[in-house]
Amino acid sequence: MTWASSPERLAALLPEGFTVGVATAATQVEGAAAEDGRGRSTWDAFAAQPGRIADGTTPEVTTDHYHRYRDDVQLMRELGVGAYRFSLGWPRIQPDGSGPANAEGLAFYDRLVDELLENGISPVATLFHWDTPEPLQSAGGWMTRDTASRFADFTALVAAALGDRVDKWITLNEPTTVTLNGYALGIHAPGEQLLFGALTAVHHQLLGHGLAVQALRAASVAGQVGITNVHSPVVPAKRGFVTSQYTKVFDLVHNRIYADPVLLGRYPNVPFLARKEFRALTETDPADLAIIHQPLDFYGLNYYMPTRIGAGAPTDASTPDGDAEVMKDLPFHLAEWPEYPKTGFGWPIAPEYLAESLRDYVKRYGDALPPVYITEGGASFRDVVGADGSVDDSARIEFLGDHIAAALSVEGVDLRGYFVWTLMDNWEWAAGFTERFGLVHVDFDTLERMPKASYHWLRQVLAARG
Ligand code: IFM
Repeated sequence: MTWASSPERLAALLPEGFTVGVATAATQVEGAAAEDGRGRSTWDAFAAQPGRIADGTTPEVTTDHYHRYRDDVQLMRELGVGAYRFSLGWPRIQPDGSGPANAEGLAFYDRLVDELLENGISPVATLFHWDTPEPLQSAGGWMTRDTASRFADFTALVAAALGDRVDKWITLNEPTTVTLNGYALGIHAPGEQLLFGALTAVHHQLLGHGLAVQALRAASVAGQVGITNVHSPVVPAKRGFVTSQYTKVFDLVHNRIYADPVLLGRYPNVPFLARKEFRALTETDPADLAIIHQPLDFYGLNYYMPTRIGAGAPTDASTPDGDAEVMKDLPFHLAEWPEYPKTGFGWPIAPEYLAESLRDYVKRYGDALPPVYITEGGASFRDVVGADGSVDDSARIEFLGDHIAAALSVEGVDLRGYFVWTLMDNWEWAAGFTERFGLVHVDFDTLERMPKASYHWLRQVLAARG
Protein backbone atom coordinates (compact mmCIF):
# COMPACT_ATOMS: atom_id res chain seq x y z
CA MET A 1 0.00 0.00 0.00
CA THR A 2 1.27 3.48 -0.79
CA TRP A 3 1.58 6.38 1.67
CA ALA A 4 -1.63 8.09 0.52
CA SER A 5 -3.77 4.95 0.66
CA SER A 6 -3.97 5.27 4.43
CA PRO A 7 -7.47 6.71 5.02
CA GLU A 8 -6.28 8.85 7.94
CA ARG A 9 -3.33 10.27 6.03
CA LEU A 10 -5.41 11.08 2.95
CA ALA A 11 -8.22 12.55 5.06
CA ALA A 12 -5.72 14.86 6.76
CA LEU A 13 -4.68 16.20 3.35
CA LEU A 14 -8.20 17.15 2.23
CA PRO A 15 -8.74 20.89 2.69
CA GLU A 16 -11.94 22.11 4.33
CA GLY A 17 -14.67 22.51 1.73
CA PHE A 18 -12.86 20.30 -0.80
CA THR A 19 -15.53 18.30 -2.67
CA VAL A 20 -15.11 14.57 -3.05
CA GLY A 21 -17.71 13.23 -5.45
CA VAL A 22 -18.47 10.41 -7.85
CA ALA A 23 -19.25 10.69 -11.56
CA THR A 24 -21.26 8.73 -14.14
CA ALA A 25 -22.80 9.36 -17.57
CA ALA A 26 -26.31 8.64 -18.89
CA THR A 27 -25.38 6.22 -21.68
CA GLN A 28 -23.11 4.25 -19.39
CA VAL A 29 -25.51 3.69 -16.50
CA GLU A 30 -29.13 4.49 -17.21
CA GLY A 31 -30.35 1.72 -19.51
CA ALA A 32 -34.12 2.02 -20.18
CA ALA A 33 -33.07 2.94 -23.69
CA ALA A 34 -36.50 2.63 -25.24
CA GLU A 35 -38.60 3.76 -22.28
CA ASP A 36 -40.72 6.82 -21.66
CA GLY A 37 -40.18 8.30 -25.08
CA ARG A 38 -36.37 8.27 -25.12
CA GLY A 39 -34.97 8.71 -28.63
CA ARG A 40 -31.90 6.99 -30.08
CA SER A 41 -28.43 8.40 -29.79
CA THR A 42 -25.40 8.01 -31.99
CA TRP A 43 -24.13 5.44 -29.45
CA ASP A 44 -27.26 3.28 -29.79
CA ALA A 45 -26.68 3.25 -33.56
CA PHE A 46 -22.93 2.64 -33.24
CA ALA A 47 -23.33 -0.24 -30.77
CA ALA A 48 -25.83 -1.90 -33.09
CA GLN A 49 -23.14 -2.20 -35.79
CA PRO A 50 -21.35 -5.59 -35.68
CA GLY A 51 -17.81 -5.48 -34.33
CA ARG A 52 -17.96 -2.00 -32.84
CA ILE A 53 -18.18 -2.97 -29.14
CA ALA A 54 -15.63 -5.42 -27.67
CA ASP A 55 -18.23 -7.75 -26.15
CA GLY A 56 -21.09 -6.95 -28.53
CA THR A 57 -23.17 -5.28 -25.80
CA THR A 58 -25.32 -2.14 -26.12
CA PRO A 59 -26.50 0.72 -23.87
CA GLU A 60 -29.95 -0.88 -23.62
CA VAL A 61 -29.78 -1.94 -19.96
CA THR A 62 -26.26 -1.16 -18.62
CA THR A 63 -26.73 -0.78 -14.81
CA ASP A 64 -30.43 0.16 -14.96
CA HIS A 65 -29.75 3.35 -12.98
CA TYR A 66 -32.95 4.77 -14.53
CA HIS A 67 -34.98 2.45 -12.31
CA ARG A 68 -32.51 1.93 -9.47
CA TYR A 69 -31.37 5.51 -8.95
CA ARG A 70 -32.83 5.65 -5.42
CA ASP A 71 -30.68 2.68 -4.34
CA ASP A 72 -27.68 4.25 -6.05
CA VAL A 73 -28.21 7.53 -4.22
CA GLN A 74 -28.27 5.53 -0.97
CA LEU A 75 -24.92 3.99 -1.94
CA MET A 76 -23.56 7.52 -2.39
CA ARG A 77 -25.03 8.71 0.89
CA GLU A 78 -23.47 5.81 2.78
CA LEU A 79 -20.20 6.47 1.02
CA GLY A 80 -20.33 10.04 2.30
CA VAL A 81 -19.61 11.89 -0.96
CA GLY A 82 -20.64 15.53 -1.24
CA ALA A 83 -21.58 15.58 -4.93
CA TYR A 84 -22.84 13.40 -7.75
CA ARG A 85 -21.83 14.24 -11.30
CA PHE A 86 -24.28 12.70 -13.79
CA SER A 87 -25.20 13.59 -17.35
CA LEU A 88 -28.53 14.65 -18.79
CA GLY A 89 -29.41 12.25 -21.60
CA TRP A 90 -30.03 14.45 -24.62
CA PRO A 91 -32.19 11.90 -26.51
CA ARG A 92 -34.12 11.12 -23.32
CA ILE A 93 -35.07 14.77 -22.95
CA GLN A 94 -35.23 15.77 -26.62
CA PRO A 95 -35.75 12.52 -28.57
CA ASP A 96 -35.04 14.07 -31.99
CA GLY A 97 -32.53 16.65 -30.83
CA SER A 98 -34.90 19.54 -31.46
CA GLY A 99 -38.36 20.71 -30.45
CA PRO A 100 -40.05 20.59 -27.05
CA ALA A 101 -38.91 18.53 -24.09
CA ASN A 102 -40.18 15.00 -23.57
CA ALA A 103 -41.89 15.52 -20.20
CA GLU A 104 -41.32 11.93 -19.01
CA GLY A 105 -37.62 12.08 -19.80
CA LEU A 106 -37.17 15.37 -18.02
CA ALA A 107 -39.14 14.05 -15.05
CA PHE A 108 -36.46 11.41 -14.44
CA TYR A 109 -33.82 14.08 -13.84
CA ASP A 110 -36.26 16.07 -11.75
CA ARG A 111 -36.70 13.03 -9.47
CA LEU A 112 -32.96 12.32 -9.43
CA VAL A 113 -32.04 15.90 -8.48
CA ASP A 114 -34.62 15.97 -5.69
CA GLU A 115 -33.45 12.61 -4.38
CA LEU A 116 -29.86 13.86 -4.28
CA LEU A 117 -30.78 17.05 -2.48
CA GLU A 118 -32.89 15.16 0.07
CA ASN A 119 -29.80 13.07 0.82
CA GLY A 120 -27.46 16.03 1.14
CA ILE A 121 -25.62 15.40 -2.15
CA SER A 122 -24.98 18.27 -4.60
CA PRO A 123 -26.21 17.62 -8.15
CA VAL A 124 -23.56 18.31 -10.81
CA ALA A 125 -25.10 17.97 -14.28
CA THR A 126 -23.16 17.44 -17.49
CA LEU A 127 -25.12 18.62 -20.51
CA PHE A 128 -23.28 16.64 -23.18
CA HIS A 129 -21.62 13.34 -22.42
CA TRP A 130 -21.45 12.06 -26.02
CA ASP A 131 -25.09 11.07 -26.69
CA THR A 132 -25.88 13.14 -29.79
CA PRO A 133 -29.49 12.38 -30.81
CA GLU A 134 -29.45 10.15 -33.88
CA PRO A 135 -31.36 12.58 -36.18
CA LEU A 136 -28.72 15.26 -35.49
CA GLN A 137 -25.95 12.75 -36.11
CA SER A 138 -27.51 11.75 -39.41
CA ALA A 139 -27.43 15.43 -40.38
CA GLY A 140 -23.65 15.55 -39.68
CA GLY A 141 -23.42 15.70 -35.88
CA TRP A 142 -20.63 17.97 -34.64
CA MET A 143 -19.28 18.35 -38.18
CA THR A 144 -22.34 20.56 -38.73
CA ARG A 145 -22.58 24.03 -37.25
CA ASP A 146 -26.30 23.65 -36.64
CA THR A 147 -25.64 21.06 -33.90
CA ALA A 148 -24.17 23.85 -31.74
CA SER A 149 -27.45 25.77 -31.95
CA ARG A 150 -29.50 22.66 -31.25
CA PHE A 151 -27.33 22.05 -28.17
CA ALA A 152 -28.03 25.59 -26.97
CA ASP A 153 -31.78 24.97 -27.36
CA PHE A 154 -31.48 21.73 -25.39
CA THR A 155 -29.58 23.61 -22.68
CA ALA A 156 -32.30 26.23 -22.44
CA LEU A 157 -34.93 23.49 -21.94
CA VAL A 158 -33.09 21.82 -19.08
CA ALA A 159 -32.02 25.11 -17.52
CA ALA A 160 -35.68 26.12 -17.27
CA ALA A 161 -36.58 22.81 -15.61
CA LEU A 162 -33.62 22.21 -13.28
CA GLY A 163 -31.91 25.59 -13.03
CA ASP A 164 -33.19 26.25 -9.53
CA ARG A 165 -31.60 23.08 -8.04
CA VAL A 166 -28.50 21.98 -9.96
CA ASP A 167 -25.35 23.05 -8.13
CA LYS A 168 -22.94 22.89 -11.07
CA TRP A 169 -23.37 22.73 -14.81
CA ILE A 170 -20.76 21.21 -17.10
CA THR A 171 -21.43 22.02 -20.74
CA LEU A 172 -19.29 19.41 -22.53
CA ASN A 173 -17.51 16.33 -21.27
CA GLU A 174 -14.18 15.62 -22.99
CA PRO A 175 -14.59 17.21 -26.42
CA THR A 176 -11.11 15.78 -27.06
CA THR A 177 -12.38 12.20 -26.82
CA VAL A 178 -15.38 12.93 -29.02
CA THR A 179 -13.11 14.43 -31.66
CA LEU A 180 -10.27 11.92 -31.52
CA ASN A 181 -12.10 8.67 -30.92
CA GLY A 182 -15.39 9.56 -32.62
CA TYR A 183 -14.48 11.66 -35.65
CA ALA A 184 -10.74 11.18 -36.25
CA LEU A 185 -10.10 7.49 -35.48
CA GLY A 186 -13.54 5.90 -35.69
CA ILE A 187 -13.32 3.78 -32.55
CA HIS A 188 -16.20 5.60 -30.82
CA ALA A 189 -19.50 6.81 -32.20
CA PRO A 190 -20.12 8.08 -34.80
CA GLY A 191 -17.21 6.02 -36.18
CA GLU A 192 -15.76 8.61 -38.60
CA GLN A 193 -12.10 8.27 -39.65
CA LEU A 194 -11.33 11.82 -40.71
CA LEU A 195 -7.94 12.22 -38.96
CA PHE A 196 -7.18 15.97 -39.04
CA GLY A 197 -10.43 16.55 -40.95
CA ALA A 198 -12.12 15.99 -37.57
CA LEU A 199 -10.95 19.39 -36.35
CA THR A 200 -14.13 20.95 -37.73
CA ALA A 201 -15.96 19.07 -34.95
CA VAL A 202 -13.76 20.83 -32.38
CA HIS A 203 -14.93 24.27 -33.41
CA HIS A 204 -18.59 23.31 -33.42
CA GLN A 205 -18.39 21.64 -30.00
CA LEU A 206 -16.71 24.73 -28.57
CA LEU A 207 -19.29 26.96 -30.21
CA GLY A 208 -21.95 24.74 -28.62
CA HIS A 209 -20.19 25.24 -25.28
CA GLY A 210 -20.23 29.04 -25.65
CA LEU A 211 -23.88 29.12 -26.70
CA ALA A 212 -24.82 26.76 -23.86
CA VAL A 213 -23.10 29.01 -21.31
CA GLN A 214 -25.06 31.94 -22.72
CA ALA A 215 -28.29 29.94 -22.45
CA LEU A 216 -27.56 29.01 -18.82
CA ARG A 217 -26.79 32.63 -17.93
CA ALA A 218 -29.90 33.84 -19.77
CA ALA A 219 -31.95 31.42 -17.66
CA SER A 220 -30.28 32.80 -14.50
CA VAL A 221 -29.47 29.32 -13.23
CA ALA A 222 -28.58 29.23 -9.55
CA GLY A 223 -25.58 26.92 -10.01
CA GLN A 224 -22.05 27.50 -11.26
CA VAL A 225 -21.10 26.95 -14.88
CA GLY A 226 -18.00 25.27 -16.35
CA ILE A 227 -16.67 22.85 -18.95
CA THR A 228 -14.71 19.61 -18.65
CA ASN A 229 -11.93 18.34 -20.85
CA VAL A 230 -9.56 15.43 -20.45
CA HIS A 231 -5.98 16.55 -20.12
CA SER A 232 -2.98 14.42 -21.01
CA PRO A 233 0.51 15.89 -20.60
CA VAL A 234 2.34 15.15 -23.84
CA VAL A 235 6.07 14.40 -23.82
CA PRO A 236 8.55 13.43 -26.55
CA ALA A 237 9.88 9.85 -26.71
CA LYS A 238 13.33 11.21 -27.53
CA ARG A 239 15.20 14.39 -28.24
CA GLY A 240 15.23 15.91 -31.70
CA PHE A 241 13.44 18.57 -33.74
CA VAL A 242 10.97 16.35 -35.57
CA THR A 243 9.85 14.49 -32.45
CA SER A 244 9.43 17.77 -30.61
CA GLN A 245 7.28 19.17 -33.44
CA TYR A 246 4.96 16.14 -33.44
CA THR A 247 4.81 16.30 -29.64
CA LYS A 248 3.61 19.88 -29.96
CA VAL A 249 1.07 18.87 -32.59
CA PHE A 250 -0.36 16.15 -30.35
CA ASP A 251 -0.43 18.51 -27.38
CA LEU A 252 -2.48 20.91 -29.52
CA VAL A 253 -4.80 18.19 -30.71
CA HIS A 254 -5.35 16.71 -27.28
CA ASN A 255 -5.23 19.74 -24.99
CA ARG A 256 -4.57 23.26 -26.28
CA ILE A 257 -7.13 23.66 -29.05
CA TYR A 258 -9.83 23.28 -26.39
CA ALA A 259 -8.46 25.05 -23.34
CA ASP A 260 -6.92 28.04 -25.17
CA PRO A 261 -10.08 29.28 -26.92
CA VAL A 262 -12.23 28.63 -23.83
CA LEU A 263 -9.87 30.33 -21.38
CA LEU A 264 -7.94 32.78 -23.57
CA GLY A 265 -10.29 33.44 -26.49
CA ARG A 266 -7.89 32.28 -29.23
CA TYR A 267 -6.68 29.13 -30.92
CA PRO A 268 -3.00 28.37 -30.22
CA ASN A 269 -0.13 28.86 -32.66
CA VAL A 270 0.46 25.81 -34.81
CA PRO A 271 3.91 24.40 -35.74
CA PHE A 272 4.73 25.12 -39.36
CA LEU A 273 4.63 21.47 -40.42
CA ALA A 274 0.94 21.20 -39.48
CA ARG A 275 -0.41 24.62 -40.57
CA LYS A 276 -2.57 23.18 -43.34
CA GLU A 277 -4.16 20.54 -41.07
CA PHE A 278 -5.34 23.12 -38.53
CA ARG A 279 -6.97 25.55 -40.95
CA ALA A 280 -10.46 24.53 -39.81
CA LEU A 281 -9.57 26.25 -36.52
CA THR A 282 -7.08 28.96 -37.35
CA GLU A 283 -9.23 30.47 -40.09
CA THR A 284 -12.46 30.72 -38.10
CA ASP A 285 -14.55 33.84 -37.63
CA PRO A 286 -13.28 35.87 -34.62
CA ALA A 287 -16.94 36.44 -33.67
CA ASP A 288 -17.16 32.71 -32.88
CA LEU A 289 -14.20 32.97 -30.53
CA ALA A 290 -15.98 35.71 -28.63
CA ILE A 291 -18.89 33.28 -28.10
CA ILE A 292 -16.57 30.44 -27.07
CA HIS A 293 -14.65 32.64 -24.61
CA GLN A 294 -17.31 32.96 -21.88
CA PRO A 295 -16.51 33.74 -18.24
CA LEU A 296 -16.63 30.46 -16.30
CA ASP A 297 -17.11 29.74 -12.60
CA PHE A 298 -14.87 26.67 -12.71
CA TYR A 299 -12.80 24.55 -15.07
CA GLY A 300 -13.20 20.77 -15.05
CA LEU A 301 -10.19 18.63 -15.76
CA ASN A 302 -10.32 14.87 -16.22
CA TYR A 303 -7.00 13.11 -15.82
CA TYR A 304 -6.17 9.48 -16.55
CA MET A 305 -2.67 9.26 -18.10
CA PRO A 306 0.14 11.06 -19.90
CA THR A 307 1.00 10.59 -23.60
CA ARG A 308 4.44 9.97 -25.12
CA ILE A 309 4.97 10.80 -28.78
CA GLY A 310 7.51 9.30 -31.15
CA ALA A 311 8.28 10.35 -34.74
CA GLY A 312 7.41 7.89 -37.51
CA ALA A 313 4.22 6.01 -38.36
CA PRO A 314 2.83 3.55 -35.81
CA THR A 315 3.74 -0.09 -36.32
CA ASP A 316 0.44 -1.22 -34.83
CA ALA A 317 -3.05 0.22 -34.64
CA SER A 318 -3.37 0.42 -30.87
CA THR A 319 -4.69 3.50 -29.05
CA PRO A 320 -5.64 3.82 -25.35
CA ASP A 321 -9.28 3.09 -26.21
CA GLY A 322 -8.92 0.35 -28.82
CA ASP A 323 -7.40 -0.38 -32.22
CA ALA A 324 -7.71 2.13 -35.05
CA GLU A 325 -6.12 1.05 -38.35
CA VAL A 326 -6.25 4.63 -39.63
CA MET A 327 -3.62 5.58 -37.03
CA LYS A 328 -1.05 3.99 -39.31
CA ASP A 329 -1.55 6.88 -41.77
CA LEU A 330 -0.09 9.34 -39.23
CA PRO A 331 3.57 10.43 -39.28
CA PHE A 332 3.90 9.96 -35.50
CA HIS A 333 2.99 7.29 -32.97
CA LEU A 334 1.97 6.88 -29.34
CA ALA A 335 5.02 5.44 -27.58
CA GLU A 336 5.04 3.01 -24.64
CA TRP A 337 5.49 3.79 -20.93
CA PRO A 338 7.45 0.71 -19.80
CA GLU A 339 8.49 2.35 -16.52
CA TYR A 340 4.95 2.56 -15.10
CA PRO A 341 2.49 -0.08 -13.88
CA LYS A 342 -0.68 -0.28 -15.99
CA THR A 343 -4.45 -0.31 -15.46
CA GLY A 344 -6.69 -3.00 -16.94
CA PHE A 345 -6.98 -0.86 -20.07
CA GLY A 346 -3.16 -0.80 -20.24
CA TRP A 347 -3.00 2.89 -19.30
CA PRO A 348 0.17 3.99 -17.43
CA ILE A 349 -0.46 4.80 -13.76
CA ALA A 350 1.42 8.06 -13.31
CA PRO A 351 -0.02 10.35 -10.61
CA GLU A 352 2.88 12.79 -10.93
CA TYR A 353 1.53 13.74 -14.36
CA LEU A 354 -1.72 14.86 -12.75
CA ALA A 355 0.33 17.26 -10.64
CA GLU A 356 2.21 18.24 -13.80
CA SER A 357 -1.11 18.95 -15.58
CA LEU A 358 -2.22 21.30 -12.83
CA ARG A 359 1.14 23.10 -12.75
CA ASP A 360 0.94 23.46 -16.51
CA TYR A 361 -2.54 25.02 -16.31
CA VAL A 362 -1.40 27.51 -13.68
CA LYS A 363 1.60 28.48 -15.79
CA ARG A 364 -0.20 28.73 -19.11
CA TYR A 365 -3.48 30.31 -18.06
CA GLY A 366 -2.56 32.30 -14.93
CA ASP A 367 -5.37 34.62 -13.88
CA ALA A 368 -7.56 33.35 -16.72
CA LEU A 369 -7.90 30.01 -14.92
CA PRO A 370 -10.98 29.81 -12.70
CA PRO A 371 -11.15 27.39 -9.73
CA VAL A 372 -10.47 23.84 -10.90
CA TYR A 373 -12.23 20.55 -10.19
CA ILE A 374 -10.79 17.19 -11.19
CA THR A 375 -14.10 16.09 -12.65
CA GLU A 376 -12.91 12.52 -13.34
CA GLY A 377 -10.14 10.24 -12.21
CA GLY A 378 -10.09 6.49 -11.77
CA ALA A 379 -8.88 3.20 -13.16
CA SER A 380 -10.19 -0.03 -14.65
CA PHE A 381 -8.85 -3.28 -13.25
CA ARG A 382 -9.68 -6.94 -13.79
CA ASP A 383 -11.46 -7.16 -10.44
CA VAL A 384 -11.90 -10.63 -8.98
CA VAL A 385 -15.01 -11.41 -6.96
CA GLY A 386 -14.17 -13.55 -3.92
CA ALA A 387 -16.24 -16.51 -2.76
CA ASP A 388 -17.97 -14.22 -0.23
CA GLY A 389 -18.78 -11.68 -2.95
CA SER A 390 -16.10 -9.21 -1.86
CA VAL A 391 -13.75 -7.48 -4.30
CA ASP A 392 -10.28 -6.64 -3.04
CA ASP A 393 -9.31 -3.85 -5.46
CA SER A 394 -6.28 -2.55 -3.61
CA ALA A 395 -4.76 -1.31 -6.89
CA ARG A 396 -7.72 1.07 -7.27
CA ILE A 397 -7.27 2.29 -3.70
CA GLU A 398 -3.62 3.08 -4.41
CA PHE A 399 -4.53 4.76 -7.67
CA LEU A 400 -7.09 7.05 -6.04
CA GLY A 401 -5.02 7.83 -2.95
CA ASP A 402 -1.93 8.64 -4.99
CA HIS A 403 -3.78 10.77 -7.53
CA ILE A 404 -5.73 12.79 -4.99
CA ALA A 405 -2.55 13.37 -2.96
CA ALA A 406 -0.62 14.37 -6.12
CA ALA A 407 -3.30 16.89 -7.08
CA LEU A 408 -3.32 18.37 -3.60
CA SER A 409 0.46 18.76 -3.62
CA VAL A 410 0.33 21.43 -6.32
CA GLU A 411 0.71 25.00 -5.15
CA GLY A 412 -0.87 28.01 -6.77
CA VAL A 413 -3.99 26.29 -8.12
CA ASP A 414 -7.42 26.84 -6.62
CA LEU A 415 -8.35 23.15 -6.59
CA ARG A 416 -11.86 22.62 -5.27
CA GLY A 417 -12.61 18.93 -5.67
CA TYR A 418 -12.03 15.45 -7.09
CA PHE A 419 -14.71 13.24 -8.64
CA VAL A 420 -13.99 9.52 -8.77
CA TRP A 421 -14.73 7.81 -12.06
CA THR A 422 -16.89 6.00 -11.27
CA LEU A 423 -19.57 5.09 -8.73
CA MET A 424 -20.21 1.61 -10.14
CA ASP A 425 -19.00 -0.63 -12.94
CA ASN A 426 -20.77 0.40 -16.10
CA TRP A 427 -20.85 0.29 -19.89
CA GLU A 428 -17.40 1.48 -20.91
CA TRP A 429 -18.22 2.62 -24.46
CA ALA A 430 -16.37 0.53 -27.11
CA ALA A 431 -15.05 -1.75 -24.35
CA GLY A 432 -18.61 -2.67 -23.36
CA PHE A 433 -18.59 -4.40 -19.96
CA THR A 434 -14.98 -5.58 -20.26
CA GLU A 435 -13.39 -2.68 -18.33
CA ARG A 436 -14.57 -2.11 -14.76
CA PHE A 437 -13.90 1.31 -13.20
CA GLY A 438 -16.41 1.25 -10.30
CA LEU A 439 -16.12 1.61 -6.55
CA VAL A 440 -19.12 -0.71 -6.57
CA HIS A 441 -19.10 -4.02 -8.41
CA VAL A 442 -22.09 -4.66 -10.68
CA ASP A 443 -23.12 -8.14 -11.71
CA PHE A 444 -24.32 -7.44 -15.24
CA ASP A 445 -26.60 -10.51 -15.22
CA THR A 446 -28.49 -9.75 -12.01
CA LEU A 447 -27.61 -6.02 -11.78
CA GLU A 448 -26.78 -6.57 -8.13
CA ARG A 449 -24.46 -3.92 -6.66
CA MET A 450 -21.66 -4.97 -4.30
CA PRO A 451 -19.33 -2.33 -2.80
CA LYS A 452 -15.66 -3.12 -3.43
CA ALA A 453 -12.81 -2.58 -0.97
CA SER A 454 -12.20 0.83 -2.63
CA TYR A 455 -15.74 1.91 -1.69
CA HIS A 456 -15.18 0.95 1.96
CA TRP A 457 -11.79 2.69 1.85
CA LEU A 458 -13.23 5.95 0.47
CA ARG A 459 -15.97 5.82 3.09
CA GLN A 460 -13.28 5.59 5.75
CA VAL A 461 -11.40 8.52 4.23
CA LEU A 462 -14.51 10.67 4.21
CA ALA A 463 -15.51 9.61 7.73
CA ALA A 464 -11.99 10.34 9.01
CA ARG A 465 -12.34 13.87 7.70
CA GLY A 466 -14.72 14.59 10.56
O1 IFM B 1 -15.85 6.10 -19.11
C1 IFM B 1 -15.15 7.22 -19.54
C2 IFM B 1 -16.00 8.47 -19.35
O2 IFM B 1 -17.22 8.40 -19.99
C3 IFM B 1 -15.26 9.68 -19.89
N1 IFM B 1 -13.94 9.75 -19.36
C4 IFM B 1 -13.12 8.56 -19.40
C5 IFM B 1 -13.88 7.40 -18.79
C6 IFM B 1 -13.01 6.13 -18.80
O3 IFM B 1 -12.69 5.77 -20.09
